[in-house]
Amino acid sequence: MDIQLIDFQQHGDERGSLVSLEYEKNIPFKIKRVYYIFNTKENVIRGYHAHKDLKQLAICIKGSCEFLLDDGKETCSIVLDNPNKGLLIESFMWREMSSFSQDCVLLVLADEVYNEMDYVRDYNEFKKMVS
Ligand code: T46
Repeated sequence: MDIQLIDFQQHGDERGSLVSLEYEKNIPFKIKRVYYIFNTKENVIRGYHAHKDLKQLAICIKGSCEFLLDDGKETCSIVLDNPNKGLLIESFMWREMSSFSQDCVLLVLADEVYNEMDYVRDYNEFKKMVS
């Protein structure tokens, strides 16, 4: 499975660092929603779902966490630990997030507003939908 990582240019000087996220420059969709996950407890696993339409980009802007992606045929794990890299998550991709560091802040950009109807939360249903 191809993991789609986007590299962001870091603008740095003696004052610190800055990364800009901009539609069509380094974000391949119009951003309609932003959320962030933080204060995660040790050993929790989040996610356990896929989306029917939603496209997202996940950036670990502080600390680290692990993504398990599953397209129904293959699985792939990736550690996000760099604020200069974004993980593109297309629709019909099962995801589980784990190994959150205590300081982890996971920022997610989405191309749609929140819609519970877009979630596939049953793994067997997901497997049926992608086969
Ligand atoms: C995803 C992964 C990476 C909202 O009210 N609005 C929102 O925009 C979101 C994302 C969540 N919520 C509510 C729904 C739940 O009551 O926040 C609560 C926690 O959401 P959830 O259990 O879906 O969180 P995760 O970490 O399992 O999944 C989230 C996103 O929901 C999902 O789209 O791809 O992060």
